[in-house]
Amino acid sequence: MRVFVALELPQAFASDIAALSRQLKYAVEGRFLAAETYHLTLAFLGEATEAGIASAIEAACTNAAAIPLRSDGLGKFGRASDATLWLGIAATPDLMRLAETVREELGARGVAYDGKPFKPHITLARRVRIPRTDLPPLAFPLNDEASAVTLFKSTLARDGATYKPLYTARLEA
Ligand code: 2AM
Repeated sequence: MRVFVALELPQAFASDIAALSRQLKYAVEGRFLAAETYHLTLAFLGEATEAGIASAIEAACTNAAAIPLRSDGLGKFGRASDATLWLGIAATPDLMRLAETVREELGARGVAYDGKPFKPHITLARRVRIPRTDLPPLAFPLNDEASAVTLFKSTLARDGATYKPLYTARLEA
């Protein structure tokens, strides 16, 4: 089972991002993701059994407050001809601490995760050809807060992955 732990996004925030994404479609060629699939990955586990993961999430979220989310410009991973386009989210102390705690609690239970440094982002499109011009600045900031940390199962398919929530812990409002 291919799984990852992510912050769920409030619907209004996801809708705002989808509106931004629709604008970008005019300038950027790629496979844009549906708003329902937007999330902010805290830890990518890859193939894993469920043992210990829910309790790690629970431990990381107990007494943790909702996480403010603030957009921080567009960015990309990968090559110009085959990139991932994302919306950056400001690396605030609260957000960085939550990702670190989730990873520590997973590690403490012997659950392995991808140890690449945490770069908060929400993927907007894959298989993107980045135009020669710079990515446009955001016209206005997007702000909200996240109050759910969820273990998702990812199923890969030809037309993109689908994500199924398996376990959710709430953060305090
Ligand atoms: P991405 O959006 O930047 O591609 C499910 O695959 C989620 O886990 C995606 O949000 C993906 O990030 C993230 N992820 C982090 N590390 C990953 C890895 N090594 N392989 C696949 N997905 C990874």
